[in-house]
Amino acid sequence: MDFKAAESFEGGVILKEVKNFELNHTFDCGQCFRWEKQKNGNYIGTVYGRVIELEKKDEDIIIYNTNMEDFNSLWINYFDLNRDYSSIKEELSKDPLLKEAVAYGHGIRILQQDPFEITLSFIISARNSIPIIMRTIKNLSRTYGKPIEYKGETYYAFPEIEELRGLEVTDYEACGASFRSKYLKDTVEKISNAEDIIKDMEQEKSHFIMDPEALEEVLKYDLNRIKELNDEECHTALQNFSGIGPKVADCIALFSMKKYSSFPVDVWVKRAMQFFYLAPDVSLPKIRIFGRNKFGELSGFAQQYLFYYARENNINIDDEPLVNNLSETSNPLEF
Ligand code: 8HG
Repeated sequence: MDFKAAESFEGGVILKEVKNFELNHTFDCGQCFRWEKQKNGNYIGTVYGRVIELEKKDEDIIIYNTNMEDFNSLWINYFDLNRDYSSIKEELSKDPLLKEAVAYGHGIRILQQDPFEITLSFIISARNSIPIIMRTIKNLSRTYGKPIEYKGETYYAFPEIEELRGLEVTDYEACGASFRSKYLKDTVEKISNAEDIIKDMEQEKSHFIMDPEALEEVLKYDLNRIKELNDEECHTALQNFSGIGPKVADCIALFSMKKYSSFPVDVWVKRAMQFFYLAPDVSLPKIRIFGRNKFGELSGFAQQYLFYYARENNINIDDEPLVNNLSETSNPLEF
């Protein structure tokens, strides 16, 4: 557990003696798109249909606009507060190269986000930049999500699936999703259909009239079921949706399904791996395999420190590599 105690006060909850949690590291490391930094350094986020504000004060973190009930039922898991990040960092820092990235992003925590929101968000992320991903998600939320008032401003929850059902490709395009719009429409339909059948099954209706193969074809898009699969099966199952390839599947699995052996390789992680491990210019899938073999169950965490380090420092593979003596690196890429 990475905090000592939680106490409620009028308007919020204060976490005492929090370890391994820097607001900018966690909210700006690429895993989430709905947190905005304020002029005073606080962050305001729209999460699970609520708006909360976080302030870091010395060792404590104050969560405004919430209560103890939500803290216990939502935020403790969302912020992954029961996990001891010191031991993860210690383990990863045994690698002299990763140590540098871990020290840089020492306050990163992997948020446990909502699978539906993260699935759509990372479909939007494909071949996109983070500011545009954020803007598209904001447009989608403003148009279809529920308004939430906070401090005289209106925020918008990420839309529920019912609010997106029936939308046309052009509706997503109007929010800025461009070529990904057809994937969003298709994904919303597939998830809704799975949910419908499950509801019917609970009421003992339609599964009697469906043959098992047709039933399986619909149910394979049930996000709850996908989340329960093991890491490999989950990664494969997510790619049944159109618009989801290995990289996007890894992000969804890591950021909303607790699959910590995921190793999403985008251009930043690729550059970081090349920079740190002097990798030859190999393909993304090969870097993924290398990363997973090297970091195992901690791959997702390692990836996040690397992504943050690479992006914040704008590292380029033409930069001087950190280590240029191959014999000193534990495991240079070999293919
Ligand atoms: O956290 C992330 N990890 C990786 N590997 N890729 C990410 C993360 N977040 C994020 O937006 N991306 C992708 O990187 C989306 C987009 O393709 C690019 C933006 O720099």
